[in-house]
Amino acid sequence: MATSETSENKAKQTCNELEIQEDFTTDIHPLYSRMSRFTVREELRSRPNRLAAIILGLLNVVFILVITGLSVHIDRVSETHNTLTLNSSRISSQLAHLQSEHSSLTESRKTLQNKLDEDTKKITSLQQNLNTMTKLKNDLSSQNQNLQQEKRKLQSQISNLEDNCGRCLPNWVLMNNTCYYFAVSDAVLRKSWAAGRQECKKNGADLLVINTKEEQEFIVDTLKTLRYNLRFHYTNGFWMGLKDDHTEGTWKWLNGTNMTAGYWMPGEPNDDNAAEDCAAVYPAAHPLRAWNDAPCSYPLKWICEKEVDITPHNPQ
Ligand code: MAN
Ligand code: CA
Repeated sequence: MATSETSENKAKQTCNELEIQEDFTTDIHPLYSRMSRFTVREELRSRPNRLAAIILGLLNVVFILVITGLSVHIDRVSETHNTLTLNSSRISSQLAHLQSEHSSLTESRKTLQNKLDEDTKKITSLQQNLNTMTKLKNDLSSQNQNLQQEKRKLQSQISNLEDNCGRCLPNWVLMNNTCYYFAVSDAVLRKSWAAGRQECKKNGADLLVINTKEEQEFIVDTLKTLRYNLRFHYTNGFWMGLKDDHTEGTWKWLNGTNMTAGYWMPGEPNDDNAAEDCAAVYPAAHPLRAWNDAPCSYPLKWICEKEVDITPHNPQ
């Protein structure tokens, strides 16, 4: 207790000393004296505050710097953003334009494709028509050739008939001052070689004797022209004045001459059954392969020939 009283007294003493010191100042000016007291007290208390103020100030500066930096960065980003927005809008505009062009081109492509398809169809159709026409043309050309050939033969026939007028018997054909008779009519029955020869002789003629290749062609062509163009059968033959009845294999004409050029069919004469001694001519496809030997007794048609009459024949 005594100790605490002592400490208290010491404190009071210190305080009193301070107050005494203050009292010295009171002699100068009371206001000043109070201010000094305040300042002393503030100085004693503001050291940590100053530090804080400095830190705050520094922080403030840093803050301002950061803000300034951010502001600059934001400006730049904003500028970039604006540029990008502008570019984006340009690109969008270009994209829209390109899309429009693309759809326009797609439409054009469709139209062209349709046109191409149509044209291809037309070309195919025209090609088919062309093929048909070409075939038709070839057929017509072939027919024309046949008709021309027919016409030449008919003209030859007409010429023969005209020239024949009064020079050969009716229904006889004139060729190189020789009159020929072809027993093609259905009304005329087939006869043996000898009977056929008799029919010729009745008209002052004899069976056909072929002297030249041209005469052979004329005979076969005339047979065909007279519509006697039949497929080969031995019965479709016409007796000629040619036989090998004296010596087998030696063919002689009625005028006694030996046959030199023969116009036999392939495989003929074959003297079938060793019984074929008379020769007949057929309306064969090949005029120079048109003869066959057959039995003289077989009934066939025949062909007569005789020189042109010196005096014209005038039928009444
Ligand atoms: C067949 C062939 C001919 C022959 C006749 C008649 O057509 O053998 O060679 O002339 O028959 O017999
Ligand atoms: Ca024969």
